[in-house]
Order: sequence, then C-alpha cells, then structure tokens
Amino acid sequence: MYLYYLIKILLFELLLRPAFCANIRAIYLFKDVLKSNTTSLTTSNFNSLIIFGVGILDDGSIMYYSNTPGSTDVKVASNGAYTGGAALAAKMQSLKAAGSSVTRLEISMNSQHVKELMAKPGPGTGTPLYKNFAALKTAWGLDAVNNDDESLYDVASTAAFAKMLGAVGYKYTGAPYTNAGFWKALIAQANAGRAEPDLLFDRAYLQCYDGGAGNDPSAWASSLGLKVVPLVWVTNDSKPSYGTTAAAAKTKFQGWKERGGVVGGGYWNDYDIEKMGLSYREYGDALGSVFP
Ligand SMILES: *[C@@H]1O[C@H](CO)[C@@H](O)[C@H](O)[C@H]1NC(C)=O
Ligand SMILES: CC(=O)N[C@H]1CO[C@H](CO)[C@@H](O)[C@@H]1O
Repeated sequence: MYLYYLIKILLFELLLRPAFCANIRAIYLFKDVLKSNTTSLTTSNFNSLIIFGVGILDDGSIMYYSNTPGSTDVKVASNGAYTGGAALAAKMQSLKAAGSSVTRLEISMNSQHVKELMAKPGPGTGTPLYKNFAALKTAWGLDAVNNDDESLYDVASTAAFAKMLGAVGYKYTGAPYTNAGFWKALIAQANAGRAEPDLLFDRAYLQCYDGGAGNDPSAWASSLGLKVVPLVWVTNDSKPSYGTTAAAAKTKFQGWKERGGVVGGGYWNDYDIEKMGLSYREYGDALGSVFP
C-alpha cells in the first residue's frame, strides 16, 4: 500500500506536475548585452531573457539601441541579412548555451513603423522586414518577439505583424501596463484558430510598477483570457519608490500566485542590478522559490 502511494506520488511529480506548475522566471536586459555580466545572468535561475531596445526603421531594418553609457546603436539586420557583427551574435547565442539556465530568448520592441510597414509593403515573406526578422532569429537564436507598445495600440496592424513573425517561426508576447482592451483584442486575433501549446501570443509580461504599479495580475489574467507574468522593478536610483528588493519581490510573487492567474514572474531590469551592486542570484532565487 505504501509503495503504491509512493509510486503514485512519484508519477504525479514526474509526469503531471510540470504541466500544472508554471514556472516562467524572466528578466529584461536593459543594459547592452555585450557589457552585461552574462555569466551571472545565465547561472542565476532565470529561464527567460528579454532583450530590450530593439526597433524597426522605416525601410524594415532592425536596430539594437544601446541604452548604455559608452555603447553605440547597432543596425543588426538590413536588406534581408544579419549585420550586427560576429561578437554580438556569439554573445546572444551563448545565452542559451550548455550550462545556462536560460531556455528562451526574446527581443523587446516598441511599435515604431509597424503600422506603415504592414500597410506597405505588407507582411509578405518577400519583404525586407520579414527577411530581416528571419536573419536575426537565426543569428541570435531567438524564440520570441516581445511587444512593449505604449503608444500606438493599433490592433489590426499589430496582429498582422504578430502573424508575420509567427510565419518566420517566432512566438509573440506583450508587456502591457495599461489598455487591457487593446491587449485582449490583439491576443484574440493573434491566437485565433490556435490552442495550447501552439498559441502565437503565448505570454503577457504585466508591468506591476511605475505606470502599472496598481495592476492586479489576477484581474488582468481574467480580462486577457491568458495567465500573466507579473514584473517588478528591482532596486533603482531612478525611481526608488518602485524599487523592490529580492526579499520583497518574493513576497509579492507569492501573494500573486496565491490569488491565481499567474504563470511565473520577472524583473525590470539587469542594468539596475549591476549599477546598484545587487545580486542576480538573489533575484533569480526569489523567483525560483515561488515558481520552481
Ligand atoms: C559577475 O557576477 C559574479 C557574481 O556576482 C561575480 O563574481 C563576477 O565577478 C562578475 N563578473 C564581472 C565580469 O563583473
Ligand atoms: C531602466 C532604468 O530606467 N534605469 C535607470 C535607473 O536609475 C539610473 C540612475 O538614475 C538610470 O541611469 C537608469 O536609466
């Protein structure tokens, strides 16, 4: 009898628990990846890295904006080819290499030029934009594109863009802090005709700091029809009132998990962790203890 229960529990733990137990542990990389402590970043319990500061130009080229003192902006894809250089590609590829806890790499971008380019020349496979995203995906080993739209909020063109990226082979995600109506409509259009685990828009990283400080992840999950990944801002000297220590983050994540509707948690951002002399490991382990 005892053995029977033991086997039953073991089977549950091994086979079923991973499916029930969501465990996204994310961090946004605001700092130039070439200047970050990626050794520490990839060995601190995070499984999802989101590279901030990617943007599109009017000809469909893709930029990586540095956001870091002493760094320069780099055109990373143009005319259908990767143009970001071997060192940057090697660094990106290293983030998911053997020994890393990271299994998913996303790039995060705003909505600039999306509407114009979806109108003309459109989302076709022969367009510079399509080819540039395909080249960048291969060069950097990317899994998803994260939409950090905080201004355009145009459902039709954004859904067309998301589907184009889906055709390239990306997943699509969002970083909402407000305008749940937009995100709900976008998710519905992007995921039309799809079901788990084949959703195109498969993650919503919900900003729960600054403009989104009052957000309730559980309520957002209900209105979006998709469980969310709440984000908090690490200790920072820019807006200290939104700064969250690793211990405080753990308490917040635990509370949100108990209320339901969340599938992990994450942080804004690596730059501040390094600038403030904080520990990736402590922040990663705070997530690990709530979302193992
Ligand atoms: C990266 O972080 C680790 C852990 O905090 C530290 O031991 C190491 O010296 C750092 N490396 C660099 C290059 O700053
Ligand atoms: C991501 C971000 O805005 N970080 C800021 C934290 O505070 C420092 C100091 O004010 C800024 O330089 C960073 O940009």
